[in-house]
Amino acid sequence: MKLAAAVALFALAAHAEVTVTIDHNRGKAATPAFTFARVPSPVRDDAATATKLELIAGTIDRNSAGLAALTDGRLPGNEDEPEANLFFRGDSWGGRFRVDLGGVIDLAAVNSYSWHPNTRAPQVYRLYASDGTDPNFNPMPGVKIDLTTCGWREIAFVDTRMKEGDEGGQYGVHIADDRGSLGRYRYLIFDVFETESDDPWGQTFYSEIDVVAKK
Ligand SMILES: [Ca+2]
Repeated sequence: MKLAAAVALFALAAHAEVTVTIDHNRGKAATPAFTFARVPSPVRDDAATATKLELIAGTIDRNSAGLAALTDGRLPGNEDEPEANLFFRGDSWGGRFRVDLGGVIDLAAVNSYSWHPNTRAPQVYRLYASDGTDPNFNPMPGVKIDLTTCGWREIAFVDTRMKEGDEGGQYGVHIADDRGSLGRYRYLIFDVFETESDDPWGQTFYSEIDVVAKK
């Protein structure tokens, strides 16, 4: 199908086994059902549903639904629905937030979803994880701290931007590991970056994040 372009990228993070799968729905392929060629559609009962999200750095745009939009299981009904997405303030670098899963789980996958007609559609972020047991563990590290020195591990760098073509539409990202587990973790940190700085409108509209526990 022409409308559903799909690209697979492999993360060059600490773990060579970590795979980042990116799907991009353009035009009519982008629907409120968030159906992708390979990336699973969002689910309501994932491990992130009952989690606690906390902002560590950055400013959430006042027109955004805030962090709650990421785990409420609700999806936007159209491509430009600010009140159904998390996005950071325009003209800023982005932001950092933490997900507390409430206890250590065997993490099978992390999926993220976004939808916007143009430059606020692609996703650019670093994902870190921690079990919280390192003696140097810093539960709320600021952006000037090297996370790998305080109990955090970089899981993946996600960048769905394309070299050419229309970047608007819907993106689904699936972060997983060939062995079936990304590791045992309690906390996740998302370092979210603007997709471009040519104008103030480079803050991605994140619709949902799913955290999948290994069965
Ligand atoms: Ca949502």
